[in-house]
Amino acid sequence: LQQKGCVIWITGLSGSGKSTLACALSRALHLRGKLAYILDGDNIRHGLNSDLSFKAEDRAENIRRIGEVAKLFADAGIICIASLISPYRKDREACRSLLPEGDFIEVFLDVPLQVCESRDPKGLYKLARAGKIKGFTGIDDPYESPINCEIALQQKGKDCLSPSDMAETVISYLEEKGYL
Ligand code: GGZ
Repeated sequence: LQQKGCVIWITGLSGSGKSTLACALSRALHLRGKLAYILDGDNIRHGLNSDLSFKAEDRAENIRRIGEVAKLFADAGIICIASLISPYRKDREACRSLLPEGDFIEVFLDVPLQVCESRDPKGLYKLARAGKIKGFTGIDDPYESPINCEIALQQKGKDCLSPSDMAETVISYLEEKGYL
C-alpha cells in the first residue's frame, strides 16, 4: 500500500463547521493525490443510520456504527474523515479504541455556543429555543468537550481560522505523523 489509512474524527456542536472543515480537508487531500472519504453524521442519518433518533443511546449507536465503518476505510488505506457531533466522551473513546495507536486523530472544533447559535444555518437552534426540538445538543442536551484531543481548533474573536487554514493545520499534523 502506498498510503497509510487513519481516521480523522471531527467533533463539535451543530453549526461549528464540521462538515465545512471535512470538505476542505477532503479537497486538500485529493489535491495531493490522497484517497480520502467523508462520513458525515447528518448524511449517514439519512441512510445507514436512518433508524436512529437523538436520544443518548441512539447517538451512541450512531457513533459506534460510524466508528466501525471508519475503521474499515482506514484498514483499506483511506484517510477517513468522520464529522459528527459525537457529544459523549465515552462514545468517542470507544471509537478510538477500535484503531491502532495513533490512527484515531480527534479534532475538536472549539466554537462557542453563542457563535454556533448566531450562525444557525438550518434554523435548528431557534426551534430548540422555542421548545420545538427537544434534546438539542448545547441547548437541553450535553456536549462533553474533548480533554486530550490531538488537534483543537479555536474559533474565538480575531483568531478565527478559515476552513482552508484549519484543513492546513490538520494536513501539517498528518505530515508530521507520517500519514502523508
Ligand atoms: C443535535 C440535531 C438534533 C439534535 C437534529 N441534537 O448541524 P446539523 O443539524 O446539520 O447536523 C446536526 C445533525 C446531528 O447529527 P450527528 O449524527 O452529527 O449527531 S450525533 O453525533 O450526536 O449522533 C443537526 C441535526 O442533526 N440535529 N436534531 N436533537 N443535532
